[in-house]
Amino acid sequence: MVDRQGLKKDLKMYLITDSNILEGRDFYKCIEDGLRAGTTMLQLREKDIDGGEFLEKALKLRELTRKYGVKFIINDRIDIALLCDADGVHVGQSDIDAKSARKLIGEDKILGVSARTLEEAQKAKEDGADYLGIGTMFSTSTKLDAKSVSFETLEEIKQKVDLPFVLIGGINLDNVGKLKPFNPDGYAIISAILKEQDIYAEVKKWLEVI
Ligand code: TZP
Ligand code: MG
Repeated sequence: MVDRQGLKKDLKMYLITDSNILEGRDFYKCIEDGLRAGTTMLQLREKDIDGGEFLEKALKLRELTRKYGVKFIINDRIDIALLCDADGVHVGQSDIDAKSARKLIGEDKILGVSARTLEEAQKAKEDGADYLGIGTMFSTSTKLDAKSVSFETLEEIKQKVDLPFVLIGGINLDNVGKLKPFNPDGYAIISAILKEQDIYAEVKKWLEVI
């Protein structure tokens, strides 16, 4: 079983990769800068690479996350999560469903599920999710097909679904204050951190603010 209290702490500063945003900067150096600064959870999410390269990246990040004692999650690719012995997987609503994902990964790995509605969140819980990624909260150019979640829906999910959750989508240091009243377990961030030249300094800033 996944340790719920430990998981809540790990979700706090949840960095998600997207090498497109790094614009040619060294992938591993950038991610290691983020880990060194105190990122609490890392998700490898790469939409435009083949399985071979995905696995290579996963194995290297598995080593790096172990070095810094950071939990490591793979987006979507359950096969790769198992091959690299990641701590868990994250699935979206159009990926392999949560119940099937749980069947494959077993009880000891973390299962994260994206949810935009109360129904999706309730189903995720029934199907064995350990945490929810709720969003997108603000408009974002990182995931163009993402639909926004209203604050009303967010509050309803929080009240009715007893699962740790992170907020995601278009969150930056200027708007994160609007989300604080919902007291999420953490924030899942791509561009607001990875677009910065000094990723180490940026993660440090986030840790002070959140
Ligand atoms: N799921 C919903 S929005 C999103 C994902 C993966 C992208 C978040 O990226 P950013 O750059 O932090 O808005
Ligand atoms: Mg997905």
